[in-house]
Amino acid sequence: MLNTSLAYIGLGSNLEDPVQQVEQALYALDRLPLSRCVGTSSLYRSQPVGPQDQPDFINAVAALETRLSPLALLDQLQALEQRHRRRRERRWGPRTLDLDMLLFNHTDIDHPRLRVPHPLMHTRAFVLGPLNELAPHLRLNGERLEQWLAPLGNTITRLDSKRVFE
Ligand code: A4P
Ligand code: MG
Repeated sequence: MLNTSLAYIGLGSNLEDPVQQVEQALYALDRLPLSRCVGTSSLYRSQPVGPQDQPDFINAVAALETRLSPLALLDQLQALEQRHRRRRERRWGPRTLDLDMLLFNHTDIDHPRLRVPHPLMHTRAFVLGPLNELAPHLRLNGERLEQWLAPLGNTITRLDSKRVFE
């Protein structure tokens, strides 16, 4: 049995009632085996990064305590995407639910199925904004999240929705 780890999960949706997709996924993360959700950000709306001919996205970040290994957690995240009827069509295209493992403890992982920290997270306001709300103490490559956010501009809007876990 592994010790408890802390993972940060990025959630995104822009199809079929994205707010509900993200809220349901936050609840579902708390019910994954050997895992519990210990914090969630607010929900945020932003324009799509990548192809523009798709709806706005809703994003959030969750903190998950887990005794799963990183690859076992990835299996669970992918199974949850499937339960949200996720179809993989085009890269960066619309999706009902995308779950990205942003961080797993302070571990660096370079595996064919899993790269952690998520390689694009430091370029994306829709990841860094909610992560900074949830865990402002975190640093990436020694820099505060605010410093990574500053050059990205104000591209995300926080929604006034209830927090799922408090
Ligand atoms: N994989 C490798 N590392 C990881 C990781 N850390 N977490 C592998 C999760 N998966 C990881 O993922 C492809 C493969 O990446 C998986 O099989 C897994 O083994 P995918 O979700 O099927 O593919 P994708 O959707 O083409 O890529 P990805 O990276 O999830 O897309 P992105 O980069 O997340 O972009 N704009 C806004 N505003 N908000 C968004 O949420 N999302 C995207 C999707 C584009 N634009 C967006 C948003
Ligand atoms: Mg993904």
